[in-house]
Amino acid sequence: MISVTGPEAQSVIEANFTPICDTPYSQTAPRKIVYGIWTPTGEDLIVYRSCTDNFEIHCHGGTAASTAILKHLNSDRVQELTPLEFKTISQGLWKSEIFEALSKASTHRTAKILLNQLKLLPENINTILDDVESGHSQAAISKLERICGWSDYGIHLTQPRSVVLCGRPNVGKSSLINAMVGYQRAIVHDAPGTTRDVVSQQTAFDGWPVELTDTAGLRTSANEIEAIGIQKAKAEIESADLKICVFDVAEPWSAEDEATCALVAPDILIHNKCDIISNSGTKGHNISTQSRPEGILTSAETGVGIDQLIERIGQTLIPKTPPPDQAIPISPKQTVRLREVISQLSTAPPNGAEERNSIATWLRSGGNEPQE
Ligand SMILES: Nc1nc2c(ncn2[C@@H]2O[C@H](COP(=O)(O)OP(=O)(O)OP(=O)(O)O)[C@@H](O)[C@H]2O)c(=O)[nH]1
Ligand SMILES: [Mg+2]
Repeated sequence: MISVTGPEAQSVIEANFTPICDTPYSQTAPRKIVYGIWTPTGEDLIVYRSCTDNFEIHCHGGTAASTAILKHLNSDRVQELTPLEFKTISQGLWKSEIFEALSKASTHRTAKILLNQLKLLPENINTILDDVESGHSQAAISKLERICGWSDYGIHLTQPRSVVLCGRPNVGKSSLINAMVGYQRAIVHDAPGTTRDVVSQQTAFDGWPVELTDTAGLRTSANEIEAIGIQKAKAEIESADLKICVFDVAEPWSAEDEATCALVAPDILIHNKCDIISNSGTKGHNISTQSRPEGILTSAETGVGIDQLIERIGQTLIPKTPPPDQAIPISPKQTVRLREVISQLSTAPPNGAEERNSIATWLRSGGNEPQE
């Protein structure tokens, strides 16, 4: 669908569109779906006028028809805009950025939060503008600081948080990933060293987008390919938002386990294969969980502890949620702009009405030159 808007939209449409019915397009009523031909290219399409200066051209499937029409439309009278630029003109930059984020929301929970921000963020910016224009810079700064305090939360409404599972070989990392996502994403085998590469899967826990990553088992004696996998695993662990270290509860807690734990410094610790303890004696070990650091007991085999693990991941990643009326910057760009306003306000002279007005204009336009 191509939107054509602006004072010249009507004459552009009338010059190019011929309805199939006998009535010329200039005489058809608004809010009517009109079928016809785009005369210069011969495309069949539908034109809908939603208000005086705003038309929708609905092309048939694929992108060929819309590309041909856009190419023909581009002239000194018509300028092509990206969806974000188009929304910026009609809704303002702050709102258009939220619309863009909304189109990328992958869960109902994040979509609902972003929908609320469509109202909250512009409303809060207006209150801040009032403060700036009336000389209450300090009040504006504290409101801006409060909004910026939620920037990490806001960014992750569209960017999944990274959760990495690591541990020694054969402890059940891949099996746990499969149990959490609900299908056989990663290869599972009883031979230690099965996972060689970093394997990621996007999912959502409690409505929060998450990227789960499986890694090669950490050990020193390994062949060349496995060693590369282990290096990649360590890099992944370094950069993760949340580190989960998995141990095999059916094996006695060892010096290697202790070293792995120290290397990873996990946010969550898991003792997997607890089904073996409950069938006590399967491996002939005297199993004790008392000598181990505290962790969640799971079984990828039976599903025990998986819900608890998922819940813990959600709580650790998002320990607190904002109050319902809190405005949130939803992208790094928005945070940068808000921080810029804070810095300008902090350095503006106390009685500098002119400086304050220019800050207000800048904030209103979202840090861009005002649109013509
Ligand atoms: N009984 C039992 N067996 C499990 C459990 N989790 C995994 N296994 C078995 O343990 C073996 C290793 O599982 P993987 O998931 O491949 O282990 P991994 O940690 O990914 O191993 P690497 O990729 O080699 O590092 C397989 O035979 C699994 O079936 C569990 O909770 N209980
Ligand atoms: Mg594996």
